[in-house]
Amino acid sequence: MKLTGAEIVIKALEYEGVEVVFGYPGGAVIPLYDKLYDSSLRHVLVRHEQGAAHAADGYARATGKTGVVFATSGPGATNLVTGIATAYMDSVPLVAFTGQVVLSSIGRDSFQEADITGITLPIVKHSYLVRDVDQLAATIRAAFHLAGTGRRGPVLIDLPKDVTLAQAEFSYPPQVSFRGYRPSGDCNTSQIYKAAKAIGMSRKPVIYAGGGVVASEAAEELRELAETARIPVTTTLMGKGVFPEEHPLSLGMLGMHGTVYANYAISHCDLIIACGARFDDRVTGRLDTFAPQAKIIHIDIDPAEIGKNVRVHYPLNGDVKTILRELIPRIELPQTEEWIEQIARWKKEHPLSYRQEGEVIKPQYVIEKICELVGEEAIVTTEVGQNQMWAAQYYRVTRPRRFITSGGLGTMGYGLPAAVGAQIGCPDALVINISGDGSFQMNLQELATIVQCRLPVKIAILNNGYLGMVRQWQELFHNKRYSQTELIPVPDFVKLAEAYGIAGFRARRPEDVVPVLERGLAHPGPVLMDFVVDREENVYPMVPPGESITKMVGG
Ligand SMILES: Cc1ncc(C[n+]2csc(CCOP(=O)(O)OP(=O)(O)O)c2C)c(N)n1
Repeated sequence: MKLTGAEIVIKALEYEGVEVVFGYPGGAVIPLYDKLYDSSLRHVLVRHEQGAAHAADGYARATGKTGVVFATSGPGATNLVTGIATAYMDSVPLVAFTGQVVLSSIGRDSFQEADITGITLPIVKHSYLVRDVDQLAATIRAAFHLAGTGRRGPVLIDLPKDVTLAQAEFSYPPQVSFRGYRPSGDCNTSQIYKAAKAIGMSRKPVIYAGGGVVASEAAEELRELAETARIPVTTTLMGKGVFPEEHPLSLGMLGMHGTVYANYAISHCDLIIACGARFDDRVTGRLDTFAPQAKIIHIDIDPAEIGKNVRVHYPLNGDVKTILRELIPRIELPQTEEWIEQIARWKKEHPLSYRQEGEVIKPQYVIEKICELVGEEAIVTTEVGQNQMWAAQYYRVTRPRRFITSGGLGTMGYGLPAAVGAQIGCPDALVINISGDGSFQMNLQELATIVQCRLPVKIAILNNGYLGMVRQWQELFHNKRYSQTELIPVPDFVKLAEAYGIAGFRARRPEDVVPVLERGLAHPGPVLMDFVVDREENVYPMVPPGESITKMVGG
């Protein structure tokens, strides 16, 4: 039986096991939305396409499944761009379907035409413009395969309206393969032996774990490696949760706003075991002084990452979980007692610290209290800026997929829609968005989505009336010239929440923090909690830009 292109899309999504699509309709995708109407797929109607992309991304990060987005042509498609770039930078599996003008209108500057495959070229794993309905099912199959294997990432499928209306026989290919695409890597056993030997010989090893450990579901293996060989673990922002942050071997996050002891450890170690992490500049600081005595083992699914930023001595290209499973039984245990004692001294001398005193709420205090009150199963999403870094420092995560944040692109406005996606994917979890007042104002329209979908998302705004992180840089490096970073007036967020039908609470004094959190968390529906915090508090420690990571200020 022949199906229309739109029917093929829906059927293919069902074959892929997709349960939910995030999107926003428009002229070019009306045929698709018409077929959606009869399908069993759940559609989450956002209020801006950027919100759809971030929500699908949050869903993917929280569940490990591939997120799916629908948008119309032209402005609908271009509104997805920031969300697609965010997913690309953090290797999140996403398939985005965009409407396109009819085939005969392409290239004529037609109404709502945008060359979205061209526009997104550098920020997708792959993209397709489907010109022939006969190719559609196979294209979708390929798109899901690419998005969800190897180094995950977004794939875009641009659908001309007439292709969605045309008809074809439906057959869904059981398998796909691409020449030259080796998603599982090419690591061989002899490389693993060499790396295992290097671990055995080391005296000051550090495991440096990133988002790749989350993607490959390798947290258990990582823990086994750390515990059996007694090796301390530091994680990136994307790796938060892959190793329990309460664990005595945990060093917390490293890098620009990492802990002093993590930065000292990586700087003084003799071996780095990098697992699914990419030596980002926020981690390494000045490259020529990064980990000067260290040999580097780099386990990564993407061969292009190995040797990109630092010289790697033991390249292990492949899936982190598979490689760790082969590596662990082959290592001889290194002698790390002295090293661990040294690290314990650093931990004691340079703990993360702040002081809650006086009449003003310290933002770190709010995060610490959230962490105490919400429990291990909660999912935290963050915005970008100081709120994100304080959350990274003071909210301790014990499991993967419980801390969701835009690391690579650093997208303000990410956290609220990502919370929508996480809550849809994990309906029973407590989902809390930690936000700055600036970031919140970037996608606050998604409050309506929260209400429409009856999502019990909790929002905690650290309200400092500034674009805090930029203000901090202006304070420290530009002589307090606060150019365009004061966001006054800040709207009355409580009233704003109420205007959307959401409960709102405010805390102005330190003694209000816990009661507001308790009330907010106990409330069954969505809640916005506005914490009016110290306006000029800074995130410390901080590695000044372009400096070596041992040169932290305020640590
Ligand atoms: C879309 C976007 N625009 C600009 C920036 C640059 N930027 C980084 S942090 C920041 C300030 C964030 O302010 P706010 O959300 O109020 O959080 P705070 O730092 O005060 O916690 C800005 C403007 C960004 N990351 N993303």
